[in-house]
Amino acid sequence: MIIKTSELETVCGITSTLPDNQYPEIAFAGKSNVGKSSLINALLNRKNLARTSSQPGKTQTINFYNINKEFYFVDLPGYGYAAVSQEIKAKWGKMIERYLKKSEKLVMVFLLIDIRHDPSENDKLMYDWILSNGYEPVIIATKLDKIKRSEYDKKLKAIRTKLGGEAIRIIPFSAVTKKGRDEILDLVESMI
Ligand SMILES: Nc1nc2c(ncn2[C@@H]2O[C@H](COP(=O)(O)OP(=O)(O)OP(=O)(O)O)[C@@H](O)[C@H]2O)c(=O)[nH]1
Ligand SMILES: [Mg+2]
Repeated sequence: MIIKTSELETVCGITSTLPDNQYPEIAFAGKSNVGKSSLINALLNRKNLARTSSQPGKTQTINFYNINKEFYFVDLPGYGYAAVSQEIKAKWGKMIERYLKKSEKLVMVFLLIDIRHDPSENDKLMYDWILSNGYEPVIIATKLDKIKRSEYDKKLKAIRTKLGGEAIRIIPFSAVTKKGRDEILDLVESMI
């Protein structure tokens, strides 16, 4: 796939109305700091279109990136960010859930999991939400450059075991080396 244009088109906060988009949407969900915004930048070959930060909780809105005037990437707020109140966490959760339920153009949800860590209870919950809303979750195992080659299989197995199944599709990815980028873009292309 050739990325010709990419721009941030809509930003939705807790009280915003979701946009009534005309093109298919591909969403990225995952824990805060897992690398959602970095992945979007890597896919688009942009350094800082989606803002990233080493501080968790950078993306606090649902951001819609218009790509090639053909489809959208949707950057969801990260969950599990410890430094916000329960009340705000609950509101973000509701916002994400509302989006998954209500969007008419959503065709696919990628769930990002840091390859170094076993999936959390929240990851499992997110996985089940994606499934129960009728989407086939595809896992992107991020920060692949941070582990040794010899650890890959063990880490991927741990993700499968926790989320419940051998059949789960997992794409290992690194925003540093760009490994996995083509596989993700091919899958996106097949979905839009
Ligand atoms: N080494 C390495 N670092 C990464 C990778 N992806 C992301 N990071 C780093 O991880 C941190 C968090 O990345 P973000 O892309 O901002 O994460 P996010 O999931 O968008 O975080 P929130 O917006 O807080 O939900 C940043 O310091 C990134 O540079 C990767 O593949 N490899
Ligand atoms: Mg982010």
